[in-house]
Amino acid sequence: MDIPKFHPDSRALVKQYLTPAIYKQLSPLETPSGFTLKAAIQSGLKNPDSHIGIYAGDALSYSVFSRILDPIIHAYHAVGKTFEHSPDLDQTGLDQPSLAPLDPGKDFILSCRVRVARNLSEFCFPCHIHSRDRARVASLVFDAVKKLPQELAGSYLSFNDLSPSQMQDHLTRKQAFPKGDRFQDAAGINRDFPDARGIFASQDNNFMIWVNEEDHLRIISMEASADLSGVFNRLCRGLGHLSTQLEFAFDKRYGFLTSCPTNIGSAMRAGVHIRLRKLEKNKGILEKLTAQYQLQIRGTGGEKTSVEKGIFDISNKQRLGIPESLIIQNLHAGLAAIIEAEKSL
Ligand code: CIR
Repeated sequence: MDIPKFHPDSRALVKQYLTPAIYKQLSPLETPSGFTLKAAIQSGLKNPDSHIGIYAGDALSYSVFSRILDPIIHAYHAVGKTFEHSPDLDQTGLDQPSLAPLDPGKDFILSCRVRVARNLSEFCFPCHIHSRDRARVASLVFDAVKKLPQELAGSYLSFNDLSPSQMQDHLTRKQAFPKGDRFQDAAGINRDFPDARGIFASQDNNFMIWVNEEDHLRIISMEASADLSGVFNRLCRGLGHLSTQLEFAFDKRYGFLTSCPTNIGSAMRAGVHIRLRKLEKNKGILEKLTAQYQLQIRGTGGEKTSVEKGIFDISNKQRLGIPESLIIQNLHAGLAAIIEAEKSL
């Protein structure tokens, strides 16, 4: 039984850890919903530049295929062999009043955004979901958002209701999300797009839920300010309400279960868009600080985009085995140090 051939240049974690012995053991297996190793690694096989190269098709993929997923999780999340995840989210958010203002002069931080990924425990994940269940997910979210409190209340836009030109218009105004990238495409996540996809947005657009993108739900709190704790606390309030309506896939070891194993644990990315004109020319200092505070630099267009006009997207790298409030506090401390460095140059 030969391991499928990854591209010779591929440095994907799945290629590094999929030994002949693990392949032999896992290739005949399937989860009760019928998800296989072959399906899980399609993205890595088809994309030689994958960093990870594997997706989970359902919650049980994490146990059935643990012999390949665990080493990848250890390597990516830098956790020991006996990791676990205890979330500390509740409706109040950070229990201290708030974090010190990061950028009172409004000189650097353009916006803050905190998102979590969630999947409904009852259904397969997007790369393996049946179209009927995808529609069911959308309908459950549609019902749940009707019960949000006034502060978060808003409207649900189903992409099914948009003509191609309306969809394009919404994409331009960032009121819709596009079809996933080629990594998601190879995994099967884009099937039937834009069917059963949609976005819930609060009236002020500060609280949103993307439905049936890479995960069933991407719950997002954001605003054009430097108020990181305010943004996080709003996310906690929204999530608290949604958790009373929806049952999320969760495991004591892996935390919240997501399509991509890089997102498990808190499944949270908290970040800012920040203008750093001086550090842009002194990237070594910026990289040292981001490494010290376990932060990640991305382009402002998201995953695998480049930095433009000195505006960086800086967010947490750690997601697994760290409580959510600590992620926010570490990000806050890292940003304070980065702003100090920028000022001193
Ligand atoms: C890869 O293997 O490079 C892609 N599947 C992306 C991995 C990063 N995870 C993500 O965007 N959720």
